[in-house]
Amino acid sequence: MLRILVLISVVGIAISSPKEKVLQKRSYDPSMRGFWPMNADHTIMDQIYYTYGFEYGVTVDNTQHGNICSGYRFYGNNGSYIYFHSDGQITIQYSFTLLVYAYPTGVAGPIIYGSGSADLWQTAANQALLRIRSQRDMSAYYPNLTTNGLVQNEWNFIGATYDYNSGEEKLYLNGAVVNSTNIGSIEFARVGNIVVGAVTDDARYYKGLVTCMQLYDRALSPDEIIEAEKLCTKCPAVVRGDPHLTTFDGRAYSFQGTCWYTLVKDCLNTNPEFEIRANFAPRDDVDVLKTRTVAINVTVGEESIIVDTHNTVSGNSNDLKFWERHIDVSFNDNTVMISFTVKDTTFTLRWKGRKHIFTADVSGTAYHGKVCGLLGNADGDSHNDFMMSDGKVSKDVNEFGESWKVADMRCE
Ligand SMILES: [Ca+2]
Repeated sequence: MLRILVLISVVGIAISSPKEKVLQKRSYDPSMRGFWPMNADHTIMDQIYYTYGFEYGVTVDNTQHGNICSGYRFYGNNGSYIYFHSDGQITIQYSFTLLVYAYPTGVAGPIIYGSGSADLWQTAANQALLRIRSQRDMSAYYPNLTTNGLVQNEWNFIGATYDYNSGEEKLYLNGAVVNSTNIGSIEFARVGNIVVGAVTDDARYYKGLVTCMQLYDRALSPDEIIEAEKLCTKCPAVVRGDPHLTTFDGRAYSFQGTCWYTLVKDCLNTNPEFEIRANFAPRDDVDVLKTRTVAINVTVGEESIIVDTHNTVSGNSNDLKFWERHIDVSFNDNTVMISFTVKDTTFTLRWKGRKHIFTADVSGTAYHGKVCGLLGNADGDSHNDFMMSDGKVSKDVNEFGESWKVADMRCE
């Protein structure tokens, strides 16, 4: 059974997009021993060692709650869990930090069970518990740390740190220390394998969502934990039904313009190196003016493509030699994936033509706050996202939207 699962996951990577994995590779804190985003984009692959967990009776939940875009749903029974096997890479002997987002809908169960060292549990509707054990000395019991600040049906960012040198053990909730104690210097044999959701020797099974699990081999400081909290909270910009658009910085608004508009443009250079445009057309199935996206145009340098509602790609890419091309296009199910890289920044676009849904992700620093258009400037602040094409920030959504109309493009 195990062997079949391994094969399936390997095939899964190959189909979905091997290139994307490479593009999204980035460096993390060197003390990070495991980072499992556990979301729709990265599924249950560790971003440090690129190994997969084994999932049983769980599903990806794509509903955005707050600033978390997706997570894994556990159903509160003994067949609903994820097992992360360690070949030693997630072994912790001394200090550690364990972080996770939990969205409990039930009342109790293991959120993270690290065999032989540290566990994070939900022990009551509003209670989270940290338990530390040492495999080196199974007879030693250490006091559990609890908090009653857990909130059901909301994301809670739970953290546990242990510092071997100071002996300090701390429980964090949403970036703040909520409980701590000193247990002296103890040595773990290993954190070893990790199980999320259900363990064999306990009848309590976690019910709810989990995402963004992180393991470090040192005790992070409170400031570092607040930074780590942001690792999984960036949602892609979206253009879809209602609300019509959500910017890179998370500002959602409705705008019913028709014809071609600039979604994202290089505003670092006077002659933009890239531009992404959308063609909005009125829906004919409703009486009021409601528009939807019927085509996407991506231009990078001299290269330009248009993708329509049938996911058909046209443009001048084929006229170019492959080494002259900047735009990479691939297909996965009903989605066209388009990516291009300028300086250190990679744009990853997904277009579902039939569903009129477009998403855009940006990674890199060169264009931080240096893009412009209907999807904002991507500087992390949603308040300045209504910057018009003349550089002024508008309070009026229509004034802002119309400023990004493309003057010289014809539409149907
Ligand atoms: Ca902004």
